[in-house]
Amino acid sequence: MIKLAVVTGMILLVGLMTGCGVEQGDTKAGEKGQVEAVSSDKTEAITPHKGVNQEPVPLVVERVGEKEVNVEMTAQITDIEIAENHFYKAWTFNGQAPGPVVIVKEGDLINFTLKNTDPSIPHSMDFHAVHTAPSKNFADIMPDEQGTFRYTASKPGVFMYHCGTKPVLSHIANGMHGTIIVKPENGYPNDGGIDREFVILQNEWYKYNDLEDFASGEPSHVAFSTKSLDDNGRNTNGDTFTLKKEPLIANVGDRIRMYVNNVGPNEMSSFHVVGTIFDDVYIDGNPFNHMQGLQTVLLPASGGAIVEFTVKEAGDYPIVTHQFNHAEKGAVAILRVDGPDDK
Ligand SMILES: [Cu+2]
Repeated sequence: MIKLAVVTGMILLVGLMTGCGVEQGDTKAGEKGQVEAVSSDKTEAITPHKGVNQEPVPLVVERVGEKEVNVEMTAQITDIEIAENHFYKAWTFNGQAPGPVVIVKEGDLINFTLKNTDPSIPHSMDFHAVHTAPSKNFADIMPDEQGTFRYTASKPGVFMYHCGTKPVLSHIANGMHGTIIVKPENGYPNDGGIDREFVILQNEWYKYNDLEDFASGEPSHVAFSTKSLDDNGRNTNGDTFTLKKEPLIANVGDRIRMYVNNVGPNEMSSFHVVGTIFDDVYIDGNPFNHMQGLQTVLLPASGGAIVEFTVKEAGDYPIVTHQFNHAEKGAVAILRVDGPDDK
């Protein structure tokens, strides 16, 4: 059975690389809410993904010791609305793209289990937050199997995670990316003064499952999403509209911290919040990398940061990448600040 899965996976991988397949994966909602093909000039979804739209599975993070945590994630195929009425049959972690944010503490031993419920191809997990041999601990998990890996999160920060299965670009660009935050053992310098925290992720979308377009094309959409830092917050997908229609909310006088991460796969982000200055910035989220008074933070593909600032007047503050070709393609969110202006 395992051998069969391996062989099937390899055949399908070859298929992916050569662009074979029979189903459209880049779709729009029809009049009756059904999903139908948009056009015929885009690379097609692979056959085994036809009709597959798996319900999101919750992330599992369970602390089992003072310095040990179990993390369980699921590789799955789930439709993501990347622009209004424009659905993408994404390859995902836990049915979200980007995937849910994982939070651990500096020094934690992570017992990481990946369940692969994709019916057809292998997936894997590459955490940027650890030192380990990729060939050993970022190994492929075959369809309908699971594997457990162990490594220590020895550096604090805001790190990208992504699927590392070949072709890596296809797995990331199809949606298998996200953020792991490793909280510093002794916290951040301003922990006591923060009123609100948000996660903001940037990612790109391209023609559906088209490795050539991933490699040589321009993104069709550039998206922002927010992720919950606890069990009660919002988890939005990387899309062009949700954080405009339903802004992030704060009050006048709030000291705000944003954990930001550009999960790419290809483009840089010039992260900027219109109408404010980042008082304190920690590049890649490491307290050692402290900078002050920045207007824009450059995030390379995979790069992260923590930005902190105070909102002094009521109103709407656009969150953008200052590469405005990408803002035009969707990468704008709104921070709505309520309350009197006199604080
Ligand atoms: Cu994958």
